[in-house]
Amino acid sequence: MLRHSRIEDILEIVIENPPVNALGASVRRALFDAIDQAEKDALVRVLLIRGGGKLFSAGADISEFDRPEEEPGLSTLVDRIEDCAKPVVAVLHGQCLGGGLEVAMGCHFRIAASSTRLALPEVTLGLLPGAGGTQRLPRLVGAAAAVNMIATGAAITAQEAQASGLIDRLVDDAEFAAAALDYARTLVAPRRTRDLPVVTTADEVDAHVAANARKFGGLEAHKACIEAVKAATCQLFAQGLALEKSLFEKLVKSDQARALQHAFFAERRAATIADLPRDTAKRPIAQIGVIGAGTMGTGIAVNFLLAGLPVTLVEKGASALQRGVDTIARTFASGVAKGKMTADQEQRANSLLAPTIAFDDLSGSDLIIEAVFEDMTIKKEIFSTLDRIAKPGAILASNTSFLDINEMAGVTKRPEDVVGLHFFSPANIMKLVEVIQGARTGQDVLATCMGLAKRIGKAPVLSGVCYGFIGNRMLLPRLDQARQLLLEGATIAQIDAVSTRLGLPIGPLQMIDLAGVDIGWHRDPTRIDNLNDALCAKGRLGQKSGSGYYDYDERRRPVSSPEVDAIVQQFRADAGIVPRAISDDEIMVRTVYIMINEAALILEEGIAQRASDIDTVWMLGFGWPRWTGGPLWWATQTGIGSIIDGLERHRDHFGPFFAVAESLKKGSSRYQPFYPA
Ligand code: 3H9
Repeated sequence: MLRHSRIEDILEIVIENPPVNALGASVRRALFDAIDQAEKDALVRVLLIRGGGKLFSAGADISEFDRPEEEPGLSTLVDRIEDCAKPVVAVLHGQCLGGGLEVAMGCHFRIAASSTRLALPEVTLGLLPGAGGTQRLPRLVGAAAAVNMIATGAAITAQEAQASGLIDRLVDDAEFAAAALDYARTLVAPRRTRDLPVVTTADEVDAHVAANARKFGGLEAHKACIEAVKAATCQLFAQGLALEKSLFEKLVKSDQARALQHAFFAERRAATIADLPRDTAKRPIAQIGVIGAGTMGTGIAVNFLLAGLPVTLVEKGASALQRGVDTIARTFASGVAKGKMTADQEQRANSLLAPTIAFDDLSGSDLIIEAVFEDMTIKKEIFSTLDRIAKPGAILASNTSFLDINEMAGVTKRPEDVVGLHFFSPANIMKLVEVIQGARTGQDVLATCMGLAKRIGKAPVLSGVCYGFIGNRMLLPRLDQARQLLLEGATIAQIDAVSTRLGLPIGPLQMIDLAGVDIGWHRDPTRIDNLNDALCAKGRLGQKSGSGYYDYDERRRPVSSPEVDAIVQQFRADAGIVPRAISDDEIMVRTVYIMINEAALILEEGIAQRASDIDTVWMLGFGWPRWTGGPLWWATQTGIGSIIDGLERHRDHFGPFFAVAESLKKGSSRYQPFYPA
């Protein structure tokens, strides 16, 4: 847990709790005892606290929050460090997060390696810093800067930390341990953060929050963070600490915090494959091939180029290829303009791109991803070409959103090399990648793809083969029901509002507009089989054409459309539908509960490994609100019994083959299949 060594009269205490030096109960006890002993030890004059491995500390052990805190609590430990009669120096490198930063602020001095990143990300877990962070940070950097860090959870660089007064010294990465010793030699007496004054007033904090309202979210934790920082401006340190403690205790038991912590672990669990041995060898990936220079292909290529991997980009014709190259260059240029990358990085990323119209140029690629039109005939042609030209051992991937990977693998003599890599649009921004396991996909291919996805900053989730995989399969009944509800009498705004009230960024009809009303359209404006056809016939293809189920203003805000109302009324009349008043409750069942049923089927069929993977797909791929933990966490909290009741009540709308999933029905109506209490 801890490693100690004494150099002259300086005691260095190193936290050794891999992988992230979380400050669990045994680490806290050991640190507490180490301070006690060092204080008594006449040979020790100064103490250094440092993290072993690649970081200082990721903070409190999040997995302990669902149990009563064991003594010494983190707050007690930080107070003990600050009380120490001898100077204590925090020596920071890598990441210094949450409770880790609170420990550092309890130390009397802070020195950091120049690549260190510091943050108080508790708010992202539905909490506030509960070990004095809300009271000490305002004393070091001022309350306005403190509220910025605490209520957004955003990280700052070591340079920013030094400029703000959070750290005292900044040193080169290579020298930080030696520099810390030199620094320690100069220190004489403790300097306690709690004794510093807070110069900002509560009114100034309020003004800052009001002026930056868009940065701060509206969850319970955001409000508590702001309240606690304000207390630091007008209350004594001990009073502020007491308020922080009571707010933390309330938050830690809240539904939002439990859901957000579930989301944290769900994302990380999703990146692992249950029955894959940890030591499964990965294939070396040094060269990427991407087929198709459209929206998806270019977005996919950008990810690899940014990660420093060369990409061969293939298109059929020179002009389409050039459009793709331009799109990629524009993406990087906009990254530079927004300060997200440097001109050097832009130049390097562009130089790693090799555009070509010659398929054979893919022969050197270790991973080839096709991102062409969703047409099985074309995809099969591509896979049989790849089978001929790709080098032995190359991974052959499809970015299909719906189609059968096994059928594509079937045209090759190497089905074990074939896998799905389903990126979400815009592919350079969305974190989610569904890794689709075909019937014969090799284990090493899966291991490689999961690892590679993480390498390019994505969150991979494994899915089996079915129409739409995890995410889109759940989306289809939702969209279908939304259109039905509209025909039966609900309004567009009413249907979408049920989802946005739940916290989803957009409702199902806005989602159709975003994806394109013309997906799957036969392109014959005289043939009107459904509402989408009627909209497409009027040129309402979705956001891209400026109108779909909604009109869109110059800032892409949806506005209701009299033209669509007329189309819907005409459609109802033609189909002999007499519109009726539809309750929000019915919309909820038919557009949200129906997804829960589909998810249960996905689990029963073994398409998803675990319920939390489904939550991850919807949180990262479709904007499901993290503070409700994903659809299945939310369903479990809502009560599976009421989900079943709702589905049974409206079952007539779900078609002749509808059945409530067996796994939902199992046991009593209170049965909670996803997350047993
Ligand atoms: C806090 O400090 C509260 C206090 O204010 C008050 C208390 C009273 N605890 O992310 P990775 C696990 S709240 C337990 O894949 P990376 C993680 O689950 C805390 N476990 O690595 C994973 O496990 P596994 C505020 C943790 O290199 C493994 O470590 N701090 C914790 O991509 C590797 O994680 C935060 O919110 C933890 N604190 O990223 C920071 N952190 O291998 C949360 C990680 O079994 N952590 N694990 O799947 C992070 O942001 C990232 O983990 C970090 C490393 C950037 C550190």
